[in-house]
Amino acid sequence: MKSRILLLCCILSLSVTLFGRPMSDKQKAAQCEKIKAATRHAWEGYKKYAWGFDALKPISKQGQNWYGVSFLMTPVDAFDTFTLMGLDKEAREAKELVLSKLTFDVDQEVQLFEVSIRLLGGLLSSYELDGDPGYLTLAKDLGRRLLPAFHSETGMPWRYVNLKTGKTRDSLSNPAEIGTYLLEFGKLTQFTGDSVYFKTAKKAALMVYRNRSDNDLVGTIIDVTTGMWKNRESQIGARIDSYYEYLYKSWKLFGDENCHHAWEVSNKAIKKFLLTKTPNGSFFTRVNMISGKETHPYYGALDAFYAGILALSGDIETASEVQKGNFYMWTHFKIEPEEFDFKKDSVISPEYPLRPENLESCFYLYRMTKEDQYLRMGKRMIGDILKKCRTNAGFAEVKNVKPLQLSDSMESFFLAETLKYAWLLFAPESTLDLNKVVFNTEAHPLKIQLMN
Ligand code: DMJ
Repeated sequence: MKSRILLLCCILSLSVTLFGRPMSDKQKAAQCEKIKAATRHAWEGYKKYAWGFDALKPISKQGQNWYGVSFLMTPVDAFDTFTLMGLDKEAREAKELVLSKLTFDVDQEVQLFEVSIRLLGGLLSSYELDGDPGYLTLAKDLGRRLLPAFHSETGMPWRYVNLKTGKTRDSLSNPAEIGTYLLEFGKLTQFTGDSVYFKTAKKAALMVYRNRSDNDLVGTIIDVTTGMWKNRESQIGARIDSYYEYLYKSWKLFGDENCHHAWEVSNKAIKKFLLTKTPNGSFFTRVNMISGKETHPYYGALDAFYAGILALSGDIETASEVQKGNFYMWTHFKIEPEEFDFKKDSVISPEYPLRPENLESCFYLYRMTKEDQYLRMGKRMIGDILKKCRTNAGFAEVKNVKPLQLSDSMESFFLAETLKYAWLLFAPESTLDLNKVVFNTEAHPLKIQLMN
């Protein structure tokens, strides 16, 4: 007995020496303050140089729009982050701008996916958090204007739709841009009482699932008019990621059993064919969806989200192995690259556009395990971002992780997701209850309510 206690003490003191003491509440609060200050800095830059535009160019200090008109991407995306952080003045400023200026009554073609996750998701979560009916009016108007995109032969949406005319374009789409509407459209169904939204989104997502291979995998590009795959590479990153995320989350948010089943089947196949163990942690490789044979051992910043969804779904063992790989990717290159070859340890795409996924997974793993290692990982990552990407006007994306070079852009998801997940990681758990909300893929929290 004595020797056991002695051994335990030795292990404890060794881990304190190796990894430092567990982070105290005071240290966590200090992290939160640092992240809040960074959020204020980014918003000040937007206000000063890009007021009324979609986004800030943080080096040249100008505003930038995605299209001919502004849809106020940054204030819509940032409002719930400000609210959660208790940045009341900033929340008021964003709200005033959005409710006084945002209109969707414009003859403008938009990309269905981006507008849905950022604007529709942002407006819906703003409505749930703030209660102002102006947000819901905007969300309903936008949802109605997006519906024509789903008028294809298969029910899978076209990539672009004109908000005034309903004219659609580009049938060569991908699972993410087809299957990432369940949460936002489901909420619209609950708020309007019109079942068309959820039915439409569900039909589209399950059409991708129906077109899976015998291995239960999906490819990267599919023609929405024919259901024929145009690129059969299966992976969990760009152009597929949030399709899987929404299958699981649709069950979590609405209790949808069909989506849950599709998630279970897909996740099993992903773990069988893609999950690859290495001494640096686990990564998901890329394979041919028919043969299951490896095409490219590439992994990157977007793939990193999967550890979070695994943790949320209860598979902590796999999630922690994948997060080990995620953190390796971050530290090995000083800041994670968009893509790297995990077998050769070489960079394939060198940019880092301020993405949230690695921090997002840390947040979920910390919430599920309470292990200090995730706080330390998060501290390192957000520390690097705030130090290396800061400019006088905001935070700039990285053009090249090695040698470090910045580029003149600050995506709205930096405020919607990266800063939010980083802050939530260190914030008291009571600020957000994961039994009550589910995040959309742009980190907009939506209240759990089962679908009738
Ligand atoms: C965000 O717009 C969403 O998280 C999307 O699902 C993936 N890409 C960006 C962030 O990296």
